[in-house]
Amino acid sequence: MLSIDRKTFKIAFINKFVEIHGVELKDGTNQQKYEALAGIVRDYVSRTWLKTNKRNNKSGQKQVYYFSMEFLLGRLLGDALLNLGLRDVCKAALEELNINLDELENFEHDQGLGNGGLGRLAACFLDSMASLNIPGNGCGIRYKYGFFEQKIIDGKQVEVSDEWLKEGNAWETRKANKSEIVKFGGEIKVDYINGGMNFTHVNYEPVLAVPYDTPVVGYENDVVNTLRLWSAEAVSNEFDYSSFSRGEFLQAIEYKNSVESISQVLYPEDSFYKGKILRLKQQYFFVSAGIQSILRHFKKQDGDIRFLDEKVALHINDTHPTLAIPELMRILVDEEGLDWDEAWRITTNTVSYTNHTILAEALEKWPIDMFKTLLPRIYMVVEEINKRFCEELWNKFQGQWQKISDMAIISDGQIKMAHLAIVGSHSVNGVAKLHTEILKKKEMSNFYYLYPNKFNNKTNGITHRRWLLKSNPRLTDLLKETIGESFIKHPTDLVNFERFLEDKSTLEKLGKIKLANKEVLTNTILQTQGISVDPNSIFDVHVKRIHAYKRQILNCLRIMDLHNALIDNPNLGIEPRTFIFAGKAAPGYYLAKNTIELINSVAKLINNDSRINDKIKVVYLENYNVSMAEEIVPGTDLSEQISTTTKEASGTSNMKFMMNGAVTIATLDGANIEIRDEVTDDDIVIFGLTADEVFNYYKFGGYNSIEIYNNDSRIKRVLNDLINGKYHQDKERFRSIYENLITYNDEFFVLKDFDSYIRAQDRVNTLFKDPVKWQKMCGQNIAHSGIFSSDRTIEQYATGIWGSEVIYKNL
Ligand code: 26Q
Repeated sequence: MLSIDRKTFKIAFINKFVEIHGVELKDGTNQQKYEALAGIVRDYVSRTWLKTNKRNNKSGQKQVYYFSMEFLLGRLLGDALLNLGLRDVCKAALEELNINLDELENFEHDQGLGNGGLGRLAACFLDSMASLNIPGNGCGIRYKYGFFEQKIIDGKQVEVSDEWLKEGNAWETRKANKSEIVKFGGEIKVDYINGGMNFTHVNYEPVLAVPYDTPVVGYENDVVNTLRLWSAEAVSNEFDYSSFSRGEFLQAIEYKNSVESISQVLYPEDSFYKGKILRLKQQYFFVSAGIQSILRHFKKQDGDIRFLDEKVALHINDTHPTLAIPELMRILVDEEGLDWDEAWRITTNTVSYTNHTILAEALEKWPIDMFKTLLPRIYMVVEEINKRFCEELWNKFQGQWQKISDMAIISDGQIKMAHLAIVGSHSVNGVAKLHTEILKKKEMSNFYYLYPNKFNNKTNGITHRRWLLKSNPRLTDLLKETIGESFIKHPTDLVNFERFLEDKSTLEKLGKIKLANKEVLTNTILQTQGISVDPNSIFDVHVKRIHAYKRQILNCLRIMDLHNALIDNPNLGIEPRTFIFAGKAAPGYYLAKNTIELINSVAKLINNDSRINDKIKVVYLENYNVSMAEEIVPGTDLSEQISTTTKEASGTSNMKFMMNGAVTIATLDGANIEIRDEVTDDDIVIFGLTADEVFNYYKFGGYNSIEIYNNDSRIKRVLNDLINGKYHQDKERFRSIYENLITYNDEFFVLKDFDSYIRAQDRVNTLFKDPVKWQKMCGQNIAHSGIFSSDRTIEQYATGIWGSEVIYKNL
């Protein structure tokens, strides 16, 4: 922890301002003030960063490298100030200069290099690794454009590119001297030397991978870890003209453009695999650069490559970085001269893999031709891995051709990345208990049978530092007042809050805090959407990526139904509610975009319907991102976690809401089950099909959505309203949603769960009417949320998978 007093901070800030802007503070813009502030915080961080690196090099502790295509960091200033223990000093120093810290923080652009849950998980993990003093590094891509910005125009999503680097990035350092070359295309020349084979890659296209390092500050522990993101650049002109291009100017420009496109943009699909060559290039690009640089560093520290697995753990976040396996093999065999078996032992002991989805459409499979042309040597390595694996299968399952072909890494003209990831790593984990069970018993049962010891569960978590301490200071203060500060380092100590829930005054305070947070959100809604909502109404919140399996449609249909009920009976005994939605749809996902439009049409109709006396309002917040989540989560009463059971691997926003004292309405899916186990059925509202019921329908059929439509007048009415012009003058506008539910038999059981959902919402209504009871529920959720800190998750990864030492003590 840094001890810097207010005066020193103030002087440092003023000096920094003049130093970087060359004007006086009083003449500066807020943007400039933000930059100066970030600048001094960076300076403070740098010293500790250097110390951490030195310490790591000396101690020889095992290093973890977390490979991920996505890191959804959000803003870093507030996080750094909190973790350095400088927030109060900084706030006070700036106040003396008439500067409001909270306002300045808004000038930082969100670092949005991720789609959703998987990318945010990676960011929470970095924070926990640093805070637990685990030498853990992130490795990814420095996309020039992050996840697109969403505008809602005429109720529809419009995508705008995310120019997050436009004003510069105070946190990164370009390390040109640590660049690596990544080779694409070309051919492999094989020479036979002394009875062995020698592989030379010729005529390849070289790409320069330049690392940009971002510090990851641990919580008050003098640790700063590193997130290394790679940017693709053309190799220098000399190289270009002499050994690669034919010296033609236009070709050189073409080469430059094609190279730079590699780290140009993050793919905005989060659950749909398309075999795009650029995506494959991105994957190999950062994996190859990352592994080369790890090995270079390892050898520089006098590491013996034969013991790599004792000193290095490589973790792959979903299958996206699976090429780490053949890339490490290639280097160990071709460049380090190890024999195959030894290289394989080292590789499998080093690599571990997390699966995040069972959606079949998200599984990565690359066409052989594309793969082979782009990565000829890597393809040979994968072929060899496949050949040996199939031999193993043959010995075990003789004659069972179907099984062998189902499990092979290469089959049907494709390379199956999940199979490669399982075969090439020592650990395969799911992200919640149910998800892991589904992997073992269903999706990957063949592999589980073969390698039972590889499979394990690591239920996700969230960093309570960002998602409680930073985003909800009011609640944090109440917790400190009541249970003391131990929960900050030991989040399961939150359970001590339970004792205070019998105390009326604590419950009242809890209510007031929630109201204050809802007022902030109310203000944002007014400012950004021009909609005025009542902070005393139930804030019923459904924010996440828009996807059929997440069932925003189910929520929307019941709002339409509630509106009908209110029109039929204006005296209906419901608590006023504000329905809040936010989230982005993949640009090519028609149904999801249509869903956004429907919600906005429903909002328009309801918000302007004077007959219902403002009892319900519907809001769609534009451009959902990490910073917006930090504002929404603390101001939520009811958290909607209503995915089709079995489809949401874990979910992590469910944990954020819980920790901030929202009540959850949920299906028994993903980590919702574990939340229920913590709070018991008393303090969560559960509805819908169970996993077994869903699997039964899949196996035996028997679900008929039309039947439900015909037998439930409420459903009939809302579905008919989709296509009779009630919500849009163009009657056909929401046809696809209707067809999905009726003609295509409602793949996600929306109609099946409708009645049970409505009844669950009625229970919520009754519970909310009794403020004491409601506040107690909220308090119970807070008290039992500690287990969902990513510190717990990371400790389990560290001890159960990576074999890293966990040293808690403050250094
Ligand atoms: C794959 C191939 C081509 C292009 C894109 C992709 C791609 C990109 C991102 C596939 C999947 C993702 C992201 C998936 C994701 O975020 N999954 C979520 O992971 C969370 C963290 O474990 C879970 O909590 C969620 O349940 C899960 O949906």
